[in-house]
Amino acid sequence: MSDQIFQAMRQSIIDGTPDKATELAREAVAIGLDPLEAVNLGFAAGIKFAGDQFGCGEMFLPDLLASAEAMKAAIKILEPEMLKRGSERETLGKIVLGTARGDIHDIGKNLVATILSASGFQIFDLGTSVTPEQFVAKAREVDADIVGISALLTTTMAGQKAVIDALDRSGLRPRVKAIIGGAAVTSKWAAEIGADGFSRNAIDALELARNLMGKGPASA
Ligand code: B1M
Repeated sequence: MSDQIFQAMRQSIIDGTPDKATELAREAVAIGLDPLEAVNLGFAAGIKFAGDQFGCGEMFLPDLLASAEAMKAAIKILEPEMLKRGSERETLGKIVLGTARGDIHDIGKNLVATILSASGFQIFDLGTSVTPEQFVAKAREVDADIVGISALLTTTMAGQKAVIDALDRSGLRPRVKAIIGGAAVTSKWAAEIGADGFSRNAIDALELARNLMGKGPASA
């Protein structure tokens, strides 16, 4: 049963059908499926496939946009469920989050925000194409513990470095930690730009943030 629904979820994203994706997300909630599993094993597998097809010229931009819309529709249904599951937890710290300047990809960043929020962090999401000055100003305003910068394009990864440099210049670091992530980001890049950490996915981002706040691993 689960395999079938995961396969249907994946296909709804590849086909770029928000209505179908919404229907399947609602079904997942109704049958009590773990919302994160629905994302990871179902919908995200579809967007990854669509991205690979786009990368090798087998899919065009309008189709990729439709896939992204379907992905967002599914997450919109699953998000309250993820938050509900984490609502009883303690407050762990304040995180300012955004996508680097010039980059409008936000599906992964939103997922990171949802997981961190559901696990007890207070999230200040600045959205997409955020400048270093905006990151610094928000971190100062809310007295952030962590600033998280997402970047999906190799060209916008430089924006992650620009934010870290700006945090250094502002004097907020080293007290405020800087973490990065996104499909093309590697540990080598994180070390090169002096980030306090990087993670490959939303779950690892949670472990990373907990570690930086001096908390142990999350209990499931
Ligand atoms: Co774009 N795109 N895209 N795209 N897109 C990629 C990134 C690409 C790899 C596709 C490809 O060619 N195969 C390629 C980048 C190539 C490169 O630079 N290396 C690409 C390109 C080229 C482009 C455009 C330039 C295309 C064009 O216009 N010609 C354009 C750029 C626009 C811009 O930003 N200025 C563009 C546009 C778009 C859409 C608008 C169509 C849409 C985005 C919709 C949206 O986000 N609102 C889109 C999409 C959907 C993708 C792919 C297919 C999927 C991204 C995604 O949502 N993945 C992507 C291919 C791919 O990644 N395989 C691609 C699902 C998501 C759950 O995963 O985002 O990786 P991800 O997030 C993960 C982890 O990375 C990590 O945790 C998340 C959850 O587990 N993570 C963090 C992310 N941020 C983190 C931050 C952290 C920690 C972990 O701490 C702070």
